[in-house]
Amino acid sequence: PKVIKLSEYKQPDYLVETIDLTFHLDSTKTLVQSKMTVSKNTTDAAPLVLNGEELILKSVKINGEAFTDYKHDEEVHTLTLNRVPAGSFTLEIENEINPEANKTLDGLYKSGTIFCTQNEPEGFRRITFYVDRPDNMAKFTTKIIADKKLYPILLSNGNPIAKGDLDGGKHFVTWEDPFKKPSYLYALVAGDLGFIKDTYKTTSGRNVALEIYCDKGNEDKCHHAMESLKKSMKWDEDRFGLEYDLDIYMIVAVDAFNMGAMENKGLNIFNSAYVLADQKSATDGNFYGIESVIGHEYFHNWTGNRITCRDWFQLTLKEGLTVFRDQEFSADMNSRSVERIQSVLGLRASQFAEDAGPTSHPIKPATYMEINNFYTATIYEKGAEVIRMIQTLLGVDGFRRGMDKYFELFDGQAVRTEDFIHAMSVANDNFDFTQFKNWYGQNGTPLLKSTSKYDEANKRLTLTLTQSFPANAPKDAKPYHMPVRVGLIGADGKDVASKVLELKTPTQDFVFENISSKPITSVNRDFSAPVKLTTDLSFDDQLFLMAHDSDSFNRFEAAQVVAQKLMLDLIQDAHAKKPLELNAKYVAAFGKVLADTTIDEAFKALSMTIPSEGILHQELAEIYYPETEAVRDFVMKTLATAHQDILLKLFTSIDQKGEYKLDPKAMGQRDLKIKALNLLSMVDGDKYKTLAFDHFKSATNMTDEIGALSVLINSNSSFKAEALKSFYTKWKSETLVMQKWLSVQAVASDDSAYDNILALEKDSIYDRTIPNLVRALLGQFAANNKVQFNHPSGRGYKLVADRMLELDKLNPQVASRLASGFKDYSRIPKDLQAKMKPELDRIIKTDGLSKNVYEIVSKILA
Ligand code: DPP
Ligand code: ZN
Repeated sequence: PKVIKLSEYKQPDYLVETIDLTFHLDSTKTLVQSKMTVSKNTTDAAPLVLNGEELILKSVKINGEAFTDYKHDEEVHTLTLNRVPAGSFTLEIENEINPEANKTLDGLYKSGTIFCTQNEPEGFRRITFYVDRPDNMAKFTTKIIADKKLYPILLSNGNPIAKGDLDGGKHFVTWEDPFKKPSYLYALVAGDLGFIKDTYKTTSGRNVALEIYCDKGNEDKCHHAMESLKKSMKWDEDRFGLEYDLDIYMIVAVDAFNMGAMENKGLNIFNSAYVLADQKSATDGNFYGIESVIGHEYFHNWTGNRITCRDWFQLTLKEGLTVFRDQEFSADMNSRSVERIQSVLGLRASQFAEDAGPTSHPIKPATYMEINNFYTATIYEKGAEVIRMIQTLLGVDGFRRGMDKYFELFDGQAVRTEDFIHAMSVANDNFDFTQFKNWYGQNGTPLLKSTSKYDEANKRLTLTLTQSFPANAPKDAKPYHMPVRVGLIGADGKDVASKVLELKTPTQDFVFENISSKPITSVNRDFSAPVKLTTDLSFDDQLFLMAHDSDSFNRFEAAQVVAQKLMLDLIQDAHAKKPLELNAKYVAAFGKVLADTTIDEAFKALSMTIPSEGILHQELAEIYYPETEAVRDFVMKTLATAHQDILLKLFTSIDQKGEYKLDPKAMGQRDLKIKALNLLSMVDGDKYKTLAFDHFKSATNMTDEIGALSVLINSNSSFKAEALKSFYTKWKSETLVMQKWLSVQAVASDDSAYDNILALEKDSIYDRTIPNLVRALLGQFAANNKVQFNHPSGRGYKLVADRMLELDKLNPQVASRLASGFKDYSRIPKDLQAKMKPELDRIIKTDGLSKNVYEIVSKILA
């Protein structure tokens, strides 16, 4: 497959100014009529090349006359029109598509009985022939014609301007979007949908109609999404002065969706997992995620839609910025410190792993084969960290001035990351971002080392920061400009200094004067730079930070650093078949956190986090899967056994009998109970497993219900089978709940997982054309069931390779994501490599393989 390069970017030869679309909707034979005004955008003699995939071409007209001087190349997906008129002209095209047969879930397709679309990044070319790239921005109108009984609701972008009945039981609605937009933001929905409606009054006094659509019967599960939408609208006005710009904002929930959600102008289409929720069927994590994704897509209206990307290499321009915005929104709506800790845990689990592996790439990649492979943790989450660093360097007010300048300079345009940086700079006395831009073009997680020297005589502390690059960074990598937030803490636990340092050179000394006694250093507070930090702090210093740091992130982090170091040593012990022993000081410090009455439940629950297997694997030159799992189990069991009284007290003292609440306090309490229960279930004997089963049976909300079920599975309790069965009987008609049920079984690390997956695939609730179900079962197995995926027999590899190849024929985007588990290839023991390699070879040699899968697997094998 062809490699696309940023360095070869060229403006489009032709631009579309307006496009009027008419759809004659039909499940298998939809007729699409498009009428465009097109004009030339180059002085070169160039033909008009349109993108088009899986389209049946019916007719072409230019300026009203039949036009035949074209070539339709179905291999390379283009329609080339030769000798088109020199000036502006109208181009009319008719083509036919088959939405029901479209299982790629890209372009126009059917989710159940609903017609819907997904056009980012390159789906529109599956609807009609077009200059399908984001720097081609046009005004769209859409007339939808469909059977009135089957499809009473017909939606597209913008405002409805006409509707009426037609012969043969049909009707139509015409939509007009007054804003120019790229085709990836185009959307169409038709169906017999349920809905809820509300209104929002903007600060300037305009009324906006808010509508959320779903399958009939699910209306009552849309209220949290609606509240989240109103909060998002208010927050963007308050924090960034940004108001919504159309009279109507619609969200549609569908079950068959490749991504989480899509920010189509005025008509968001969402994976139903990010809309539907109620107390009984959704967890606190689901509620939190819905608020954040509703926010994310809403915030795209300005950062993404009003100002879009010039080309797909700029994806982080809209995604990094919008993730940063949704993280800030979540922080303001919930607990800022909990939000920050969770974001960083997520970044480390997925982005750090990606950035150290075969598909490592900078937030602004220079090349790609398949752009769908670049909707990654790096573009999104590391991209958001880079934006956060800009805010840390400029301050919150300076960042806001930069945002205002960005909209002043670029509203209505398709731009580059450099343009964003330019706006930030000119709004802040030409702040020099020259070196900062290295964050955009270099891959690999930077390493940061901190050491300090205290000069007693001169009351002076010198902090030395040294940055370096990981092994897979570019050979000519240049130092980063990184903001490092630092605190110095006195013996009484109080800060004696606190500052943001700007590290620019490989190594730099920072001097603090008038420090009366030797302080403990707290470096990279709030995770101010996305780096891997090592320090000269002793074990006791870390325990001190655990107890005293005023920065909640570093207070949390200290416990992680200590646990990680101990566990990595234990993994080597386990590999050498030595007996395992857990450091007593750590066991005692963990108990202190459990007993601490000054910290809230949410923070305490987070502090009980034991580094995950995935996090530990990142630090191993050769990955020992069973040993890592055994050590993690051993640590949890040791901590739980030592502290069972206090854990039980934590569990029983939180009374949840009252009214169900969704505030941070109540959510923190539920999380703490489940974390305590999970640890307790590791203790020998049946006492706590019975407690977990009781918690499961008496649950009145999904957080407790699935939380307890997961505990029963992880501890391989004798109640497991009964609990799984009763859960299934109760919930089998709700696909979102069944996805949770599949996931908890897919990650079960005992040997039965494999046979269980084969059986679950045959269950009537499973459907491989629905990405959520595939991800819940096979995706979870490949990515998060490290021990069973990497089973010595190689059967885990074979199963996932088989499914990847089967799915690749239906939906290449879903297939390529299943490859994640194979990314450890270069670091697994030789005997496992010998099992994995033939599977990777088999995949790459398959005829007709998608470029999605080819790109990922070829990088793994490289
Ligand atoms: N642009 C979408 C989002 O990030 C992904 N398709 O919200
Ligand atoms: Zn986004």
